[in-house]
Amino acid sequence: MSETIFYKIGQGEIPANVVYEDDQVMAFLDMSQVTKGHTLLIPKKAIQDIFAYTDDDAAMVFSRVPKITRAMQKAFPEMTGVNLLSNNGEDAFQSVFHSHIHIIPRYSKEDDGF
Ligand code: DGP
Repeated sequence: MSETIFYKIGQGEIPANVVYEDDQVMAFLDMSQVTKGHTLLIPKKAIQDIFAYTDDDAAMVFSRVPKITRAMQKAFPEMTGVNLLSNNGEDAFQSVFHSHIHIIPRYSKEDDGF
């Protein structure tokens, strides 16, 4: 489990475009950008998915979301909305088995941000 690519990114063993980091979580750009700024937020410790979260894990990860979305709005003033999404389990289309939240900035309908 701890050998997943996201665990290694969180440990600094594999490079990523890091947009936020503290001692418990890291946020970095998704390599498949759905819109400009599409970010993944991960806990640094190995947690497979939401089913394995304790209440403290949930607080640790989700409490960082508002700060990160506000920073995105600063970086992309044309951003008008955001999708928060987490795939958990193979049948829910999780492809990397280290918990992550997709933070997907949205722009006006005429503009996908690119
Ligand atoms: P999910 O289907 O929710 O497990 O999405 C995994 C996402 O992770 C997908 O949008 C592509 C992205 N991804 C996979 N491998 C890497 C990687 O090595 N680096 C980065 N930055 N993103 C990755």
